Amino acid sequence: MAFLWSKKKQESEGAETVTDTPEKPKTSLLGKMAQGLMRTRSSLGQKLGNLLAYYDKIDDEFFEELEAVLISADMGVVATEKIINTVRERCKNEKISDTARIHELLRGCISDIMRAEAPDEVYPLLILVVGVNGVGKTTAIGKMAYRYSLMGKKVLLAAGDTFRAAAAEQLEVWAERSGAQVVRHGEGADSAAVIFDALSAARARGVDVCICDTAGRLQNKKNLMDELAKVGRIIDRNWEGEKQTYIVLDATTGQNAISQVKMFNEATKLDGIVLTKLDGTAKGGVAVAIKEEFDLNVRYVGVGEGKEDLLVFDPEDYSANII
Ligand SMILES: Nc1nc2c(ncn2[C@@H]2O[C@H](COP(=O)(O)OP(=O)(O)OP(=O)(O)O)[C@@H](O)[C@H]2O)c(=O)[nH]1
Ligand SMILES: [Mg+2]
Repeated sequence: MAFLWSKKKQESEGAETVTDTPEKPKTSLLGKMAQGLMRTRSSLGQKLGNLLAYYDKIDDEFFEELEAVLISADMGVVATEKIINTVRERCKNEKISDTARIHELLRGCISDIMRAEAPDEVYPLLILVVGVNGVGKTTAIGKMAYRYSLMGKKVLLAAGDTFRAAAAEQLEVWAERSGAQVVRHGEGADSAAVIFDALSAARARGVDVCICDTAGRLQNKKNLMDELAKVGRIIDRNWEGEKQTYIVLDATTGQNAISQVKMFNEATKLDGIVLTKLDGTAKGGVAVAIKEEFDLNVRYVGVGEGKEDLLVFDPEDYSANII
């Protein structure tokens, strides 16, 4: 029910008019996270529920079934093995033999895997946002801009996606919505040149946070990676402040998110993940696999299309909602 409500809310937000002054978010973060992850819970939670309805006692067969359930939730073989081993060990040491405590044990393991020190944000801060097309990069940038504006930061957006016709316009709408400035060139311009100009503008105007959009698709993968490498070189040479590169992953893609991380990791050093569309997916467990395989933390989760639908990642909320 909460999921349906959250869908309705997004539809009405989609039709909102652009405002200059950001207002305070109204819904509690935990509430939004719960709404967003509701589908995730019903999928993994349902399978787990079925399993627990069948097994009262924890034994080898139960662990085999549990392993299959976790893998089917995109958690990956390595993370699943780690979770199973930890739960097995705790059951042995604490003499837990009935399945009633499995939820609590699993949540503990998942939070432990996903826990990360929140990075100390130093300003001026540059955030480079990468990811394949359609995952929600521009939307995430808009939401981050709104969040930083609410914190009283001066934000500038760089329209580095010069490939797609409407990309810069979309970013401009988000800039207006969040009270941010924008640097753009015409369509087909050199992405690295836009970023170069944005960095100069950010320095000259005393901007606190400069967020750079990038193309999700070019003629081919090599062009995309070459362009990203070039943008990376421009930033390295022209930005002395703090820099973070976030990959945006669409939670509905499941396992494919892993190959995306691999691909972008080769072109640029990734510092974190924005996991989007958790409001509309039965997946999201792939973040556990990625954390385990690449030691890459989720920084934000996207739970809708509105400017307030970005949450700072919380491992306890995440694990409590995923199971
Ligand atoms: N439900 C939901 N939709 C989202 C979320 N984030 C983005 N979207 C939608 O996903 C679609 C694609 O988002 P964009 O931000 O344009 O994606 P992009 O990665 O910038 O795409 P390209 O510029 O084409 O590479 C849009 O319709 C967004 O409104 C989210 O967290 N939840
Ligand atoms: Mg975009």
